[in-house]
Amino acid sequence: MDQEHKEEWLRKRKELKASRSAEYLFEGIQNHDRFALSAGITLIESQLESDKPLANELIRKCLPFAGKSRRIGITGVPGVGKSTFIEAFGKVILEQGYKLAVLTIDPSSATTGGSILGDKTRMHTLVQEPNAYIRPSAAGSTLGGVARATRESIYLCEAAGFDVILIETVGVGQSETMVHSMVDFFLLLMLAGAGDELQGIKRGIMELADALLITKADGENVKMAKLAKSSYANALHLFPPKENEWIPRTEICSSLTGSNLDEAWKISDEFFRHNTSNGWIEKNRHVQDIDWMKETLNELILSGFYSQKGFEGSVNTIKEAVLTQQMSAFEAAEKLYQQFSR
Ligand SMILES: Nc1nc2c(ncn2[C@@H]2O[C@H](COP(=O)(O)OP(=O)(O)OP(=O)(O)O)[C@@H](O)[C@H]2O)c(=O)[nH]1
Ligand SMILES: [Mg+2]
Repeated sequence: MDQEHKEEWLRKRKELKASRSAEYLFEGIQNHDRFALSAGITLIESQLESDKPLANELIRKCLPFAGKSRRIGITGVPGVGKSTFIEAFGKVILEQGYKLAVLTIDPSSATTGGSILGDKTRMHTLVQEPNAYIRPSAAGSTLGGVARATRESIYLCEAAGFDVILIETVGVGQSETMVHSMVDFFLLLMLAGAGDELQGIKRGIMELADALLITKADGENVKMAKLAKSSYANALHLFPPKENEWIPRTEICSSLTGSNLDEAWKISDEFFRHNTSNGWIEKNRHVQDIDWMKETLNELILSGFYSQKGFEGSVNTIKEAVLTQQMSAFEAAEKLYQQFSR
């Protein structure tokens, strides 16, 4: 944004902010103003019921301008080198002339409120890059809530003109599957010399990977990394072929020396070329959207159903009938359903 533009926008922002409409945030986001982007994401993350209409309005405005980025998920066990990798890989991406946004999903923020991935400081050089934007994980009461905020943040980042979005999550539980369901390309970082059981990576997660990178392949580690590369490559071959016919790739790299990071980018580039031309990216995003819609609907229905007035009392009464063998468990469930589904 040039100076004149900036002053005009700042004036406008003041006015619009006072009117409490989503317009001022939207205008800022479209003008690549990262303060507006951050304020927008904060609004989306807000758990205040009163912020919801404004947040939804902002997302609606951004949606038509969203969708043009490469969405890349990155996961791996704690200490595998995710943050260091993103810092170094991020630079490779910026050198290609792309604008890069980094978002994180931290499963621990839902339980402890703390942020083990809130390491904006570790990405110290990336933070200073004008074409990079780094947003640590939202805190939330549930992992689902944190994931939703991240997913909606993607739209805002895209509307703000970021063309590569990295979404980082630590591979310890269900957060990887959540990230997988909001990205196009899923990158799994692995350590050499540790069996995958040892690394706590479930087979199911390996099956989701589009590329597997053995990290810390520097110094004495290179030999082991190469060995790991071939054994993982063999393991990946045993998985059923993917719908998009992409064959997952295995590579070694080092964030410390920068070795092979350009190769990692090339792999993702190939992936996006292959899957854009065959229409898979678009198709997959549609599937993801509808899945999120269905899942959210299911959650709403369930929570609405269970929070109906008198529900708990009725459950306790019917439980008693089941425990005293007056009614079968199945009939009990049917009775409750009939009583409350009107
Ligand atoms: N030798 C070497 N060490 C590395 C490399 N990348 C990361 N490390 C080191 O590995 C440790 C963990 O790196 P992080 O980037 O914090 O790992 P992480 O996966 O983000 O960890 P969590 O945020 O705890 O999940 C740090 O001490 C890094 O300096 C690498 O390419 N080579
Ligand atoms: Mg980290």
